[in-house]
Amino acid sequence: RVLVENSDGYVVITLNRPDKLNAFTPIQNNSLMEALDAADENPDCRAIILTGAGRGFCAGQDLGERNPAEGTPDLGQTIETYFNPLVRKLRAIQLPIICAVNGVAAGAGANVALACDIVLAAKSAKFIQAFSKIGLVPDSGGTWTVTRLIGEARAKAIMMTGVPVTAETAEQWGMIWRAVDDGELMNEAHSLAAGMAKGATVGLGLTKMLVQASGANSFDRQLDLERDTQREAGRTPDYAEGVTAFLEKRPAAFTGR
Ligand code: LHQ
Repeated sequence: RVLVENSDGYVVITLNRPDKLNAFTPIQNNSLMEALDAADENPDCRAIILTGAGRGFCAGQDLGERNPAEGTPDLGQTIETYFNPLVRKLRAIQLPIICAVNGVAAGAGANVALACDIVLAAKSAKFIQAFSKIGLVPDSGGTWTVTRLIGEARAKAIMMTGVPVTAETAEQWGMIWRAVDDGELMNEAHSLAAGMAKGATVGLGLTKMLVQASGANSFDRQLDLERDTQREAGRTPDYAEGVTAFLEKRPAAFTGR
């Protein structure tokens, strides 16, 4: 099961099967979904950190669970039941989700990490589109997310070769936000989350939705959506507080509403 720690205004969710590099089993999938729902429904939670216990972030689907030697498994069913709902939820939750990639992120583990909003990775971490090595295709949104992040040339190359991408290369390519020294990873993640948790939560959630919507929208449609969303943001108490604080030359005390 995943570990959940409540911090000041945010929640840290830790994948927790360290001896198997936190590979996903149905139990871990279900437990992660429950933890995300609980964070989303908790009015005191204004940001989420997702990380992994031990030396890996997540090695993807537990391959022991889907052994073709025990009969042809329906992988589509596994994806429909566990992985698609998970990455849909990561994008649907209107809170900043920070992924702190503490070690190797392979297969679905890489694409779950890259579905989060702000991805930090330890310099020793690697992202591996491992699927091609076992005859599969990238899933958990990777062909969509990763292609948008780094473009078709790099996406096809890393997906067809399975070559590990270091955290520093991932940062240079714009696949993640930042590669940080291993010892600094969790400090960085906590400081980002703490900042978000004191932010204008409604505005941050709406920003996430706008950026995500842009992929499917024309420029004109996106301008309309920004107008409507700004109208909504402009009605929040946090907007009133933000402007008042600016005019009074003091830090804003946002309440997340
Ligand atoms: C594992 C795993 C693992 C079980 C390490 N499972 N035990 C697929 C099917 C169905 C539907 C949904 O979606 C998917 C998507 C996928 O995610 S497919 C891709 C699955 N993942 C992979 O192919 C990666 C497999 N793992 C690796 O290539 C390596 O373990 C990496 C490169 C991640 C790490 O290598 P090392 O640092 O050398 O560690 P290791 O290989 O020694 O692993 C440590 C332990 O973790 C080891 O167990 P053991 O009992 O021998 O100590 C591994 O067997 C276990 N482990 N990944 N996916």
